[in-house]
Amino acid sequence: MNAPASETLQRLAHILGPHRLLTAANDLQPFLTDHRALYRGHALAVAQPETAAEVAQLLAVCNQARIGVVPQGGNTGYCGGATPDESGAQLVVSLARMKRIRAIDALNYSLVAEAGCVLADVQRAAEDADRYFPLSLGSEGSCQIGGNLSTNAGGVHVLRYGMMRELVLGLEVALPDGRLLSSLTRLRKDNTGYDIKALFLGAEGSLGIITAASLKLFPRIRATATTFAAVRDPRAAIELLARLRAASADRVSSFELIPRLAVELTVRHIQGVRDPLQASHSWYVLCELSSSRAHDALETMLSECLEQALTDGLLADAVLARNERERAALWTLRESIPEAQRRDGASLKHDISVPVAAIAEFIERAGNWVREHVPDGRLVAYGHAGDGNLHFNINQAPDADRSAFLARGDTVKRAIHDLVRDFDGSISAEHGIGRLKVAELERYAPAVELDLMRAVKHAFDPNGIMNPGKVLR
Ligand code: FAD
Ligand code: 2HG
Ligand code: ZN
Repeated sequence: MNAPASETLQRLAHILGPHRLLTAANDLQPFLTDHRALYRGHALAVAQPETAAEVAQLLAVCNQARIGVVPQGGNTGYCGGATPDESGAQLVVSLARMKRIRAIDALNYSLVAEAGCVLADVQRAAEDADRYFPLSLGSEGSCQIGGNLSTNAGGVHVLRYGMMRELVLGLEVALPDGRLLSSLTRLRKDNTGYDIKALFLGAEGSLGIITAASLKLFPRIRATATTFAAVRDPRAAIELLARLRAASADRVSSFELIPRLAVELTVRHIQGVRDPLQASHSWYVLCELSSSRAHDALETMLSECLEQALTDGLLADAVLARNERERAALWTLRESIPEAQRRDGASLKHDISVPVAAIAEFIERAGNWVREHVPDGRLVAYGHAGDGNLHFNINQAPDADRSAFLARGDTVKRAIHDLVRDFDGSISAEHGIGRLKVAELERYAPAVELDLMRAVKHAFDPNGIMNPGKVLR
């Protein structure tokens, strides 16, 4: 190690004490690979701060020494944003020790959580106060609020409550120059100039380190009605969604599209998952209505709407969850699709969005392209159809050669993303850019937007120490 690096380590250790700056190779290992194992990096050290002041001091030292800093939350991100590069010169800052819920204000429908709080713990804290925090993802048992904010996470309730960006009232952020931006406001209305906090939401650690957030809460959910329905096709699914929203006074909180192959993969690879319907069908939706009123007639609304849809030929069959156990089983099927896909072999993933009304046409056109050009792949296009967001994934066919299949990745990505552009869609609906999609952002973002992004980056982080190589080159 060169002299300046060892001197910097000493200064960092001085801030954290001897035990919260990890430098031994074995201790670093868990922090060096991303969840999907796309990247494997090295690091100078891993810092484990416990307070916002410590985070700010760490950044000040790194800024002076021009050390790249990689914030890491639950490390469940899909784009390699939390993984250091291969240089071994970057500092990983793990937020895992900052996991205090600082305050809950039930009357104000808000809480303040530190960045390292696990999402499921925040949901539980809200529930304990008779409130509801709606962000919900398959990774909620390990992803952290700071990661959710920094990726502007989506998940299965966006249709009703919006993405993470819409759930934030205020932020506390350590800036690269060592200052602390302390804006944990609980206000619903505040029009005092630029919305600075908005810039950190979805910035993937490229502008500063979020240390805490003031979050919106909602009335606790007391009634749900959940169906797993076989739809005629994706077009029928979107028609059903439109009807359900109107018929239920907009109480639809989830609307997930699931193809047959995803059901087969979960039944095959995930213990305890069963096909909820007798016969097999090409397309399904998992749809949930929810309400804070215990006796809202959600099931009646849902059944009436489903019956009419059956009569009109939009549906072939449907089952309603009769209790919490059956509801949980339906959700397990949905949430374990990524894991089932992983166990089945390699997959090419595309986290895309198009206008909700264009989903069916997109699946048709992109699906035809895949059938024609990827003979060794099988399409598993599923996800948050209610938000126009599809995980347009292609799995390696059972007898396909893994490396030959993966070698097609760039060609497939280009074709799918070009089509997304033709639909005025997005090449990253909810997973972010990280390291994985830097070139994609450059290719598809309008030039003016890229210029402004670079200007923002330079204004916040003139020395380029924050998560170098992520989001922007
Ligand atoms: P990390 O992976 O640790 O980091 C993500 C990015 O944020 C990195 O760039 C990192 O540097 C930065 N970062 C982390 N913490 C901070 C901080 N405090 N300050 C500044 N920057 C920070 N995502 C969805 O949107 N919707 C889904 O439905 C969904 N489902 C998933 C299901 C599974 C099974 C898995 C494994 C992942 C899923 N994800 C989903 C992706 C992932 O869980 C989310 O992106 C999540 O928000 C990442 O949180 P994290 O704490 O793991 O962040
Ligand atoms: C989901 O919705 C996640 O389950 C993961 O966003 C998507 O694995 C994927 O492609
Ligand atoms: Zn998703």
